Amino acid sequence: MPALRRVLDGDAVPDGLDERDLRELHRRMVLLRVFDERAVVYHRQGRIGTYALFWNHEAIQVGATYALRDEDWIFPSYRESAIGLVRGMPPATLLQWWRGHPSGWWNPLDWNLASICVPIGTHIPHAAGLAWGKKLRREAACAMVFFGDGATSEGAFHEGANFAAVMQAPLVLVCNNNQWAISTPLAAQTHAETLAAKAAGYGMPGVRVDGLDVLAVFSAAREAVERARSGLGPTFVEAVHYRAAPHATADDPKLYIDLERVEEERRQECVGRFERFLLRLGVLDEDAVAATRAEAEDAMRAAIAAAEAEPEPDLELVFEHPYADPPPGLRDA
Ligand SMILES: Cc1ncc(C[n+]2csc(CCOP(=O)(O)OP(=O)(O)O)c2C)c(N)n1
Ligand SMILES: [Mg+2]
Repeated sequence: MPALRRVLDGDAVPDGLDERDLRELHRRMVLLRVFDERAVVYHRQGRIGTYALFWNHEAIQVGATYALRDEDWIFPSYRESAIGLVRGMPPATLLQWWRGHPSGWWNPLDWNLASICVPIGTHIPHAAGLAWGKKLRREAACAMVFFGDGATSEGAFHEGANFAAVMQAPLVLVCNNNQWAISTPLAAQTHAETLAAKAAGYGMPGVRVDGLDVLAVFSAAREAVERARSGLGPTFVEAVHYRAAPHATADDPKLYIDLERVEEERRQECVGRFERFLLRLGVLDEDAVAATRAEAEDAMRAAIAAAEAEPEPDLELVFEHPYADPPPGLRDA
């Protein structure tokens, strides 16, 4: 099995990243981490419904998107629900999405960020189509789509990956291989040795990286984005880790997961791992780490206050968007 790409075990930083970039990567990871932690508490208080945790997926989300420019498109799954934070989207918007409040919907064109996709894999053909459109219009932008290991068993994944490769569309496929699809383990999902191996069948490169190593994810994503921009078509990036948090707040993984493996994974969780690297390099000190965390916590406190200050939505909205002409039975009800 090919080795996973790693950067954080050494002292070298990928070319082109300066100290400001490293601090910004760290700031974004902390922002996502604090959002996730606060969202779980918020859920426990009964203030949002079921919530899909992304604890320890921050290195994948921040590392991959750092390779993008603002004109590039991001297609998130529910696991990347708060990825808009990396583009400066207000955290209140994302909390409102989880509260089912209309102020949690955004116009994708405002952020080049597609809607959060809950059906598994259905956004992969959308991302492939958008990327192909960029190519047809001779625009330099590319698309990056996030999905899980389980999504690779869906027809939509196959169709999107194949279409992107045939059209040589500028698409980066980022597979968050956390080795579980709720309670279905990877071994029950595929007989392939790796998920990246599937890329060969579509005629695109497949790269495997350590999903807890933000700089390894970034360096693989940057190569993929450069290929996409140069007209060389899509790349499949498999970011490998082991899910260390429940699938969602409605899940009890103790019933099926390898708890020792979870403990091992938590010991090398990605935010602390990057912090230790930055402290070792002298890019951050303990005070700077604490200040970054405090800033993220303040932003979340303000976001919760802003979300809850929104007026109750108009119930008519439920009918406004699904139907051009509501069926008569519904209109009467
Ligand atoms: C089309 C479809 N089928 C089933 C589900 C129910 N479902 C929700 S999450 C999930 C597991 C997906 O696992 P994976 O793709 O590995 O992503 P992860 O949750 O691990 O990030 C399933 C089957 C769904 N949302 N959509
Ligand atoms: Mg998974």
